[in-house]
Amino acid sequence: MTHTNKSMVDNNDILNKKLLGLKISLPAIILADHFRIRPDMQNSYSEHQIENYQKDISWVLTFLSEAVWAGQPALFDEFISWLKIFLSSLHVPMKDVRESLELLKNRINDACTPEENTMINTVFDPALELLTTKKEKTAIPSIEQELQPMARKYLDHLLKGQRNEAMYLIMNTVSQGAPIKDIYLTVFQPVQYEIGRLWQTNKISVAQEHYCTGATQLVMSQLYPYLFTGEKKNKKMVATCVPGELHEIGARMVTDFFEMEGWDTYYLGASNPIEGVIRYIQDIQPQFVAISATMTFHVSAVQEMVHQIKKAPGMPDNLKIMVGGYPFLVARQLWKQVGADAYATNALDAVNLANKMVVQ
Ligand code: B12
Repeated sequence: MTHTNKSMVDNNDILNKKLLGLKISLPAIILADHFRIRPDMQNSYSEHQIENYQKDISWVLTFLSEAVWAGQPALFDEFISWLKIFLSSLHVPMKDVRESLELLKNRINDACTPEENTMINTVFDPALELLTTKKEKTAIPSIEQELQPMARKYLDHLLKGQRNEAMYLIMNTVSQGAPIKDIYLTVFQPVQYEIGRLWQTNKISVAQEHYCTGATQLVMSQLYPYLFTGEKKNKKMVATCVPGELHEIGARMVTDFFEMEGWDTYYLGASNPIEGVIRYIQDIQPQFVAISATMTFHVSAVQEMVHQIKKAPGMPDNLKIMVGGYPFLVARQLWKQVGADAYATNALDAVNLANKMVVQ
């Protein structure tokens, strides 16, 4: 994908499929390899640990294949840094993780051609290096963030299961004139990131994360009437997540900022099939499309969506496509690689840039 040559792009697609195909056989093989060199592990591992070990190998292959496809080692560095924190909080020794990844690399190298291995190891080796040092390379806050007092209070309510109090806190602040954009960017977004960090470091459960996220979505819905304050601009935008992508709050926040700036917005939510998005654009005829991805293994899906939209019949003249979300924060030039017209780091920058790009 870093290469513009078409046959190289096809080669990357083939290698991507090959690596994903290894998810069927390799998890069990790596586990057996590891137990062979470490009988102590074999004796101490529970059924549950065995299951998780194999799932983790499968995840590694998912993230690896996409980073190799994109020719972006940064995406895999990010994942390995994340994995390090995640597994440390579950008390998995880093020595075991390193051994396991080295065994995986050897098995992958056995299954691939020398040319393929050059591409794979360019991505794999720097990430393995991160496991041997204390360094981490991550765009996600991995230490407790300095939350603004309001955000801290809001988070505390959510963690105590006090959804009503959290809601009143926000509604009162807004009724006293606090700008919605500030609430979004200094409360909801950092609180969501902090919730992610608490889950990653095993301090809250998946259930607690779901409760907090659901509560924030509810509060955002209560704020809906406050969005329609701006003068209408006679501009339309459609926002969507790529197929498989379940993180939808970022795309929704971006959409709400456009609405507050007087755009007519059409928010399609999580995991949309590409054909449906195209049909929707054909009907609505927007000037702008915002595509969101959070998981770094969804970059190829973003590229596919951008590509399909651009070549579909009946698209509006001068349609602009902006992409955003976590992978594009990790690899800052990736938006160009996927064929988008623009990228922005957050909802505010997104609408400011779109206002400049689409002039009526
Ligand atoms: C809530 C949540 C979920 C919910 C999502 C529910 C929902 N309705 O959205 C659920 C439970 C579904 C979920 C699932 C998973 N999650 Co999750 N999740 C989160 C969490 C805690 C918050 C996400 C969020 O709401 N962010 C708030 C929004 C406002 O921020 P944002 O998305 O970054 O958006 C801003 C910018 O990025 C940008 N932007 C976003 N999109 C776009 C688009 C355009 C065009 C533009 C210009 C800008 C832009 O603007 C936005 C507003 O300013 C994050 C933590 C985090 N750091 O994000 C983890 C997190 C993303 N999840 C994570 C993981 C691991 C998973 C799972 C793999 C867990 C699992 N084992 O199943 C799955 C994967 C699901 C999938 N296939 O998509 C990890 C990812 C780690 C990694 N290395 O990739 C994170 C980082 C948690 C962590 N710290 O470990 N998750």
